[in-house]
Amino acid sequence: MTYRSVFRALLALVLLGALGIFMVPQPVDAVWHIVLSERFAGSSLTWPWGNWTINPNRPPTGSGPPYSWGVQDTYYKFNGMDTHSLWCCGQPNSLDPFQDNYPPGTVSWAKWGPINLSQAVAAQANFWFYCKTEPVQDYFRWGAYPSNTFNMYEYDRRSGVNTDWLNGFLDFDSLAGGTQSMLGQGSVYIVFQFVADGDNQVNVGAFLDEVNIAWDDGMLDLEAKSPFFQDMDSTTTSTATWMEISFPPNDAPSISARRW
Ligand SMILES: [Ca+2]
Ligand SMILES: [Ca+2]
Ligand SMILES: [Ca+2]
Repeated sequence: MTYRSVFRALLALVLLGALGIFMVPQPVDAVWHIVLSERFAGSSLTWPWGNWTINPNRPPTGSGPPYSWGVQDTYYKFNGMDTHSLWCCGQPNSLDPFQDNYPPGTVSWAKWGPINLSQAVAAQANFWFYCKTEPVQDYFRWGAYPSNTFNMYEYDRRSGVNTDWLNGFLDFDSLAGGTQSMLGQGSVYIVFQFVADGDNQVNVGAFLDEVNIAWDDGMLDLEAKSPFFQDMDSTTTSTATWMEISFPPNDAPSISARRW
C-alpha cells in the first residue's frame, strides 16, 4: 500500500465521519400543515370540545327545535379505532338515531376554527358523511367563512337518501361556486349545517365523521399536491441528505451533495 493510497483511505474515513452528521434525516416542517384530524371519539356529555362550536347551543332559548350537532355511537364511519360520529340532532342527547328522525324545522350548525390561512397557497378539508333526508328541501351542506359566525360560503351540499358513507371534500380556494377563496385569511372556519323545512317529511338526517383539514405553505412543493389524508404520516416529510464522494484519478476527493 503506497503512502498515497493510505492517505486517500484516511482522508475518506475522516470525510465520511464528518459527513455522517449531516446524513442523519432531520425533520422539517410538513409540506401540508394538518390543523385538524377529528374522529369525534368522546362522550356526548363533553361535546362540543376543543375548537368546535354548535348552534343552537344548549336548548331551548328560542323558537324551533333546540337540537344541534352532537356525538352519538349508533352510526359512525368504521376506522377500527372509535365508534362515534356527529349527528345533526344529537345535542342535546335526548334522541336516538336508531329510532328517531330529525325534528321538522331542525336547523343546526357546527363549525371549527380559527384556521390561519394567511400563509397558505392551498387548503383542503375532507371528511365522511352519511345522509338520509327528504329530497332537496332538507339537506346537509358544508363550506367555510372568514369570521367566527354561523355563516358560510357554501362548497357543496347533499340531500336525499344515501345508502352508504360518502367522502366529502372542501377546497378553501373555491367556495360559493368558485367566487370566494379563504387563502390569505387569518381566521377561517369550516362550517357544517343541516337544514330541514317544517313539514313532517323527515328521515334520520346527516352524520359527520373523520374531519381532516390541512393547508400548504407552498415552500417545498409549489404544485401543492393533495395531502394523503388516509395516511396522515405520509404528509410529514424529512430531509435526507444525499452525498456522493468520488476520487478522480490523481486528484483530491471531490464532494457533491444535494438535498431533497
Ligand atoms: Ca368516528
Ligand atoms: Ca319538505
Ligand atoms: Ca322536511
